[in-house]
Amino acid sequence: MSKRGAFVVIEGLDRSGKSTQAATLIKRLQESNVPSKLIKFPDRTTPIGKLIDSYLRSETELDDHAIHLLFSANRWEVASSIVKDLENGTTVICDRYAFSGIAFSASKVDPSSKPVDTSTSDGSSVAPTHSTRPPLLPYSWCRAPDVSLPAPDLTLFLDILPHIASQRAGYGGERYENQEHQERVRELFSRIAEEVEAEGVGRWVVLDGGLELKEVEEAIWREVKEALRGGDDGELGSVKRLWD
Ligand code: FDM
Ligand code: MG
Repeated sequence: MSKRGAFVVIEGLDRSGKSTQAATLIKRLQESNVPSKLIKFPDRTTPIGKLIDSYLRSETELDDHAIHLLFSANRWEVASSIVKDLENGTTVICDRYAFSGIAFSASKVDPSSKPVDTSTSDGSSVAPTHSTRPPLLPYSWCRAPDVSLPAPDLTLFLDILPHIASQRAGYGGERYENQEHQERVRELFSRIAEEVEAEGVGRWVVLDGGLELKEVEEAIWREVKEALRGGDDGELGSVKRLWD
């Protein structure tokens, strides 16, 4: 059997540079004659993806549970083709994956809910914010629909502070692109990173997305070359599943 391809996911907040870096990475892989393919979630081209697109543009309202399941279904639509590609020796670069699914949904709050506790030690109270309201969807519920999807060998998390991201071009056009929500998304990504490490679901590497493009590109390239070698034992082994 030929050596299988590596499954590399790029994650981060909106405007962290994921899509730019994914495009550069695929170009470099192809120049190095590594069979590779770029995919992205949400894939807005499928029938499910079109519903997601319309929701993100705020043209459609959907129940929060329903949209979460659609995002997951949008991954299940191509799960078997990802495994097939990897087994045929193609390296798959994936712009967002199940980790975005958990982080963006589990960070939602009901704006009309009662804040958790906004009283201060002197008895006065502060205005409730996104982070003082209880979550709308339980974390474990958000994680469940993606169980058994192919697990990445490497996840590159492009870390950026929400207020820096918000100054980048193109920010603010879609649902979720506001600083309060993104602060909470960033906290959830740290929780996910801990679980990925604890459960050995591939490697999770945090890269500083605030650096110059070229520096981020080089850091990504170093990590991907290592992943292609198969890590410490030089063996990628069979494709693992989230979260087992
Ligand atoms: N997003 C993305 C989710 O809420 N759940 C998911 O499962 C995925 C893959 O969709 F705000 C959110 C993240 C982002 C939005 O993503 C659209 P792009 O990368 O900007 O198209
Ligand atoms: Mg976006």
